[in-house]
Amino acid sequence: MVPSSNDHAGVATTARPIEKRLEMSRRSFMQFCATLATTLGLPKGAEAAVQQAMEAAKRPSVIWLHFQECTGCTESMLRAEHPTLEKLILDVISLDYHETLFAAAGHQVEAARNAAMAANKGKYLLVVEGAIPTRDGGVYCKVGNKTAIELTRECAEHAAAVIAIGSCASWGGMPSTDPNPTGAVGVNKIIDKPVVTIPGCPPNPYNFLATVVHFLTFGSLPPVDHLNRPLFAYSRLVHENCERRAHFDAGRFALQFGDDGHRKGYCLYKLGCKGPETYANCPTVLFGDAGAGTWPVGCGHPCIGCTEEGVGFTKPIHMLAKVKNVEPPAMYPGLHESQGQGATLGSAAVLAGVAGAAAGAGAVLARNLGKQHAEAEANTDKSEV
Ligand code: FSX
Ligand code: SF4
Ligand code: F3S
Repeated sequence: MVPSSNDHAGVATTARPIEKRLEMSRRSFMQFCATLATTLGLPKGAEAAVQQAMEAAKRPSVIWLHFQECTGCTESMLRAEHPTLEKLILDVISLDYHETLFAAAGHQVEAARNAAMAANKGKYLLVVEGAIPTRDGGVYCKVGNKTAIELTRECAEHAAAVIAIGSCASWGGMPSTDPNPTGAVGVNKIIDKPVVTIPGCPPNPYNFLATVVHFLTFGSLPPVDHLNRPLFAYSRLVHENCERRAHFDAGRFALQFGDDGHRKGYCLYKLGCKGPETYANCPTVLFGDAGAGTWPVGCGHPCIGCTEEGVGFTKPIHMLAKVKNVEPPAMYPGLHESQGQGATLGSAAVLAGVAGAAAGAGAVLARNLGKQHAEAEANTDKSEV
């Protein structure tokens, strides 16, 4: 299925130019790198480093485990409507073990996992999808006669980094809903290593891709908040960037599904929208790249807080959200930056235009950007306390 060949250094190699592999124009590829750099909140000029990292013929080996979940994380990644998103994801990583996507089964596929882990010891990325049941010794989820607990610990031991994809793996998600009969928990309750979480049910595949690209560009996973969520994706409330926000501020609410306010696109707060207490970039990144409005609230359904532990699958859908804070949307000029440092999604097209000229900047630039990025994130953290 996924083409890959591993060299002796433990990374997969690819020979053809990336735009050929992805069947896209050079211009579109550079535009995509610029948008990705912008999404990651990287300083101006970062698109060159992102571009170079994605083009470099090194793809980290990825071991992808599945436990208690619906496979929606994988589905959303593969069904991404962006013509290249799925290809990009499968191009920047070497998917060496994935229970749903592998054609092989049984001993054969377990042997593939062991071989990939041995060949890429200390270098592979471990991605976990699904919650881990802990009750009764973890017997409620076994693969190859090993419990999810055993498999997670075994695979995490020599992983370069661990990513929990989806709310289930991040904090337990739907399987952990009260009364949580299997004792389902997130990955970080099972292992001591730091785990970057990308919650959402399903999570946005773009956030996963951006996280992996950050790893490729800077050799590390992106800066995270106190719940280990990447700041680039989870530092703003849904409510801060919602297109219905003006209606909230003006007190115009839909009171019933299908009523006049609902049909006019009014705020869904009184229908139980949890946007005011849910951190996620859904309104700015959207889903499926199918145009404006392709996210829950955009489609007329209240946000259920699927990314947020204690909100999603916990609070009743009709219950009013706690309004946490009221900050200006991300499209406004950056309030925490000195003049001229920031980039907005709107500037992505402009950045794409200069990406070609800056493409040779290389690894030194990446290092410097990494420093700047870390400083910017540290300042943001301070200003948020
Ligand atoms: Fe499903 Fe993933 Fe939800 Fe969980 O996404 S979409 S139940 S977060 O682990 O497969
Ligand atoms: Fe949007 Fe929901 Fe906030 Fe209303 S309450 S502005 S629908 S996020
Ligand atoms: Fe989930 Fe709310 Fe986004 S339900 S997908 S966090 S809008």
